[in-house]
Amino acid sequence: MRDRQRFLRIARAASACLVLAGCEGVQSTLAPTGPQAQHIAQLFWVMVAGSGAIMLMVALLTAIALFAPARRRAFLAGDTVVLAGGLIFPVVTLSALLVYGLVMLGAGPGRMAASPVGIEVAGERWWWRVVYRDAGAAVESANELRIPLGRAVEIELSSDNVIHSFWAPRLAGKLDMIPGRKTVLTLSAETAGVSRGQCAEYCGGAHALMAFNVVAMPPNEYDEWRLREFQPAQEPTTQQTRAGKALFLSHGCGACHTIRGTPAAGRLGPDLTHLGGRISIGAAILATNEASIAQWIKHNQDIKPGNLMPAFDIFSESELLALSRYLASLR
Ligand code: HEC
Ligand SMILES: [Cu+2]
Repeated sequence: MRDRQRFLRIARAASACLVLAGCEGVQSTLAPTGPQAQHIAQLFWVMVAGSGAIMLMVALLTAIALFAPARRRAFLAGDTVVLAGGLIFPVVTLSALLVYGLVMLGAGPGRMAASPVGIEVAGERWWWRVVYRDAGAAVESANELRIPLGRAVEIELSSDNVIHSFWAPRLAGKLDMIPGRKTVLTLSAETAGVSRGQCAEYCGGAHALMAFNVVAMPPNEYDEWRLREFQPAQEPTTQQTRAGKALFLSHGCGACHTIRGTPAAGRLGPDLTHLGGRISIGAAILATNEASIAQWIKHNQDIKPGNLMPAFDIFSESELLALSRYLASLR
């Protein structure tokens, strides 16, 4: 008996922890950082309250039908109870929730201020190509969207391979990226910081490891970042990083990767021009630093099985260090 009680207590505490853990963190619909996600969170809670109330009432009536004395139970069979409880109440409640849901959906994207910030995101296998445009110039980044606080951001979503789905739960609902079509998601952030997103449509091999970060920045920091982002890559300043650059160019990395300002102009993999300035590599799998870049080059097929970069186990320790130090220095 004591054991059973203890088990129940632990089970209850554990499930409460699980439920609460889902409400916090960098990727939770229930921790919104902008108006679009706030609508979704509000819709969720209203639906929970509404369906919770219905559920309670049904449970209560069932309990009465099963356990109440016959005298009390009799009223359940009356015409009024059947009509009011079985027909009118559900029709009214469900219609109200439906109308509320439709109004909330309409309140989401599409009603934002004029002159939104535009970003293009293309779903790749299995990472995100992010394009910023400015007066004819376009620069690429990967797996990281930088947005200014308080401005409407229009994200144009596309894919040239399979269907992906762009989902940053703290900012907006999910939207599919469909080959041959462009879809537009509008969102905005009200608090500065990093939130996480994830591909929400199974797209093959490394789908589960296809995440990204959205960094919401105060406008002045955003402007500074943007100026830097449009610059070509920094030239290496030490002998070691110069050696790293030479290794990059001589070992075929440039067939798949672009580093603007160098002959490397491949497009199969992420643009590495400002790799060192990004939070993560491998689509939000590893934090960006010298060590993780070295690991990625040598062991990426263990870190992210099936991804489209071959693992390079051809460098000596010192070569790998030079190469990853060079890439980490590209801020
Ligand atoms: C056949 C094409 C190909 C070649 C060759 C290639 N890569 Fe990659 N690389 C990719 C792809 C594709 C990704 C994205 C993998 C993912 O996240 O799914 C990638 C990712 C990376 C990343 C992480 C970038 C990020 O922002 O997530 C680094 C760093 C990198 N490669 C370095 C190199 C280096 C150094 C070489 C040469 C030794 C090289 N790559 C050669 C295709 C290639
Ligand atoms: Cu996917």
